[in-house]
Amino acid sequence: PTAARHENTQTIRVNSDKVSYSDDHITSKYEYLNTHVEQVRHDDGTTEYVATPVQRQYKFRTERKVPKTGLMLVGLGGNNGTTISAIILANRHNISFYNKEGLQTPNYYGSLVRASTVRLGTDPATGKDVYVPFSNVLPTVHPNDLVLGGWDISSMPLDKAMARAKVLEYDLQRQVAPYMADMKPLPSVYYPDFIASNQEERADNFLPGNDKAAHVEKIRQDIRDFKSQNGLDKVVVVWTANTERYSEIIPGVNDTADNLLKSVKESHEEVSPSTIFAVACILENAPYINGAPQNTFVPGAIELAERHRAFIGGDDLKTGQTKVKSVLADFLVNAGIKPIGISSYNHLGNNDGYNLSSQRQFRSKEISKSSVVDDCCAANHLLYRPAVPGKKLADGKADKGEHPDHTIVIKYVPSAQDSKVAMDDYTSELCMGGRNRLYITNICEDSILASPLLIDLTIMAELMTRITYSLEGDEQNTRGGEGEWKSMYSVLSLLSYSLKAPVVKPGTDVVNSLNRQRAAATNFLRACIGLAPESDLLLENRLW
Ligand code: NAI
Ligand code: DG6
Repeated sequence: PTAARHENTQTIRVNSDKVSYSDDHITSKYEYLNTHVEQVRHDDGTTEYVATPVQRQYKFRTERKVPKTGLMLVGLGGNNGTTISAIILANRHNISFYNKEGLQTPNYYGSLVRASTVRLGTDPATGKDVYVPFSNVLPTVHPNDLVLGGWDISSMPLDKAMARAKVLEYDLQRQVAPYMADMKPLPSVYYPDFIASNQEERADNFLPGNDKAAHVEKIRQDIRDFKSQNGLDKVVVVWTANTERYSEIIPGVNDTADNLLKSVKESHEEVSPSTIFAVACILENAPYINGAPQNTFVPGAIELAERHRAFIGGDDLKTGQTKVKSVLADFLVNAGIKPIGISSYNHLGNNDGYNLSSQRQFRSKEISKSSVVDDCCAANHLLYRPAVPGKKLADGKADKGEHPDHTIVIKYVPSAQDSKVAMDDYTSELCMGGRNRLYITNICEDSILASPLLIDLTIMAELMTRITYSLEGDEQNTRGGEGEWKSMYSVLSLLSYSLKAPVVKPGTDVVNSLNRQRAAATNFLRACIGLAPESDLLLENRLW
């Protein structure tokens, strides 16, 4: 492609003996500081928290060569799939178009990686902060260079599927359509029980039979073919297909890697299409991200990823309402204001809404949209009574501690099309019995808001495959035969910023706060170039 692009010419070189640059790698030495806390309960009923600073010496090594990367979308023919394809093609071919506001030039607004900046430091001459593009802190794939492909149970070529989606401006569709006419989704895995029965209307492009092992093999072959046909170094796969119902977690079926593989072999009914893709991607070592809410990553899938040192991430794209919630609830609770009721209402008229009008698929979305305030409420025991371990409530359910009422409503209203309407009521308790009510309304093209996240997840997942680390004094350093350098842990929780219900390393806590998620990502990038985390201490400005 000869397209002009918003080329960014700012590069970063770190001037420190903690960082070295070779042709192949950026290697940093990083002192990780943390605090371990022990709770000592005294006989007089008081608790003492004993905080001990701890430090670890890491080295991080990042491959500098940006690989030729393919993005394969499951659900390529849907609203997100066609919208992101058109956005990338418009940027690549520098297609401008008219809407009622006038001439629009292509951009990647809404992408954390391509349209946001990171504070690098302070210019000592002026005392001013210096910001650099997020995408330039480490070498990252440019989305214009992503080779696009994927699967859909609907065979419609992408130009027509884009028109079906009714998301983008006509003048843009008109110009980008010729580039999309030849893009046809590969036949996918379709087990009707997992998505709404109303989706049957569009299902004309799926693998025959019910041999799940054969389906895994076919998806693996598709990934290999796509790689070789396009001369790719890497392929990232993202599920942006319909929301599935939850899979039941059944001992002996999907609870361990071996049981999951056995269940695939036996074509067990509880193995969902999204988990078939997970297994195929793990075995092909292609990073796989779940952009929908269902529990694709059953325990057996996580164990399989760990076993193969493959990369996975999920669940569900965090776009509008939930992104705001992961800021607003965090703000209220951290301000000492007590949310007691959060009611989130949505109506939308796109195919996602049509699928979610079915109860079991709605339930998956309800779970992912609801979990986002749990950790911030649990973190403030001054506002919310903590759970008492082992205590049962009157209804026989385990005590989960005090938390706000949290209600999610989603209604399918066809005339709304892709312009989802989201309305939220946050009712909080102030001191002395006061009440604080906040109302938030968000209306926008849901798929234009969501699509840039597919790019962010792809770019970040690919980057994580090029970063390895070593820990000083780690006796298990050679575990897995990797020698000094180990790959990142399989579940990429650093992608959480873009995900509603982040999957994390089993046994570790989920962080939902958007600010903390962003800080984790940017501070990790800084660590890879040997810079201290952003602390906002700004002592220069506060001390004599
Ligand atoms: P959509 O319904 O327009 O697209 C989904 C596509 O997946 C359809 O073309 C459908 O034919 C296809 N599909 C269904 N089952 C499949 C399978 N087994 N294999 C391959 N293709 C399959 O939905 P949209 O709006 O693109 O959203 C996609 C997913 O992303 C949904 O699960 C949605 O809940 C989730 N999501 C969407 C957001 C948005 O704002 N658009 C935000 C957050 C999550
Ligand atoms: C109804 O809420 C449809 C959903 O697919 C959402 O549009 C999507 O999950 C985005 O939700 P949120 O809360 O991140 O804006």
